[in-house]
Amino acid sequence: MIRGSASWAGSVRLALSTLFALRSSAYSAGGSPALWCAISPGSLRKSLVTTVPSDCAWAPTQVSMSSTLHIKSRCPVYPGSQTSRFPVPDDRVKWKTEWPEYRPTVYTAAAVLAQPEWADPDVGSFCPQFNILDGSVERRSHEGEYRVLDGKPLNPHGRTGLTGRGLLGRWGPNHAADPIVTRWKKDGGGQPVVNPRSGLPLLQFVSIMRKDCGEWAIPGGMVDPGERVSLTLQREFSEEALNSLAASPQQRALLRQRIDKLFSSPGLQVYKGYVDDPRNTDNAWMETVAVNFHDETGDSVSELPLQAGDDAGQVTWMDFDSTLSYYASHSHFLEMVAKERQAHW
Ligand code: RP5
Repeated sequence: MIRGSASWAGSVRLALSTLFALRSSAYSAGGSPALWCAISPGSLRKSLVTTVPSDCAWAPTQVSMSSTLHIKSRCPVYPGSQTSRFPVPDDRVKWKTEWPEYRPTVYTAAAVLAQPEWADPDVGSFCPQFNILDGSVERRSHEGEYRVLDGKPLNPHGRTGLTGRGLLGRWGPNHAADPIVTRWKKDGGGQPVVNPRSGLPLLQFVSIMRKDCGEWAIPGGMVDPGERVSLTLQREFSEEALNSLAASPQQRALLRQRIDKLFSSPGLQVYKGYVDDPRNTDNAWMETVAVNFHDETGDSVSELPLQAGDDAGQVTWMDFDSTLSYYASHSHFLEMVAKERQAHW
């Protein structure tokens, strides 16, 4: 899972919210198992979801706005370290706001500086080609062209209080993919469970607990150089939720047969763009493509033997729950799935 883009080439439908987000417009090293920057879901939701003006007739009532302020990207202590970020108040996040007193902390994790194959060298010792496909490394952003200042790319969502790459391997965008595998929740008699308040059915998704921070998350991961996003989605799901890396060749072939069907079904792309990830810095940030694969009848994915693997400590079918705090922007992706599938949120 820890590995940085390529284009999504699977069979896919775009959620309306994704279309709107597009219109408006890593690799990483692991950290210590302390809780990173847990932020209340309420505050995150407020920041990520904005009401759409009424002239967008085809858009849902609430969508992700790619220009919204990042929150987790400004968490006071950088993940997996004792490094404090320079505090950035909301009104100083945008680069266009002049702030001569801004003195961001300089930090790149030792594991990144050691230059594993998934990490770039330091700027100055190589010549990255930003905003283009640089050899096999995707340095284009899903959000359009980003600025480069003194040879370093600038975070398109503004200041984070920290320069360098932190735990992220790539200067600029670090591309990931998030497979959101869902089914309807059923009661003991096999009937769909409906939320009494909203009257809407409840969805469940395959969720992992991340080993690095202990937060529940979608089993996403980095897109390998040259890799198609469709393959990343399937690979990450297999490694983290089915522990395919530890399976024997025979078991792996069996798992493959079973998930091939799921991942060859048309996925619903619910998000593409910047992720409000606590590892983000002024010069390196996470982006993702989040795709929903849904088991409508409950007899395909639901049968899969879940087993945590790679960077996942636990794996389970988890109810969609807007009161829980999920990793990075994952709560927002789940909300988009719930809206598209008319499920309770
Ligand atoms: C998040 O980090 C993405 O949404 C994705 O789930 C994850 C990828 O990073 P690793 O899990 O590989 O560390 O920003």
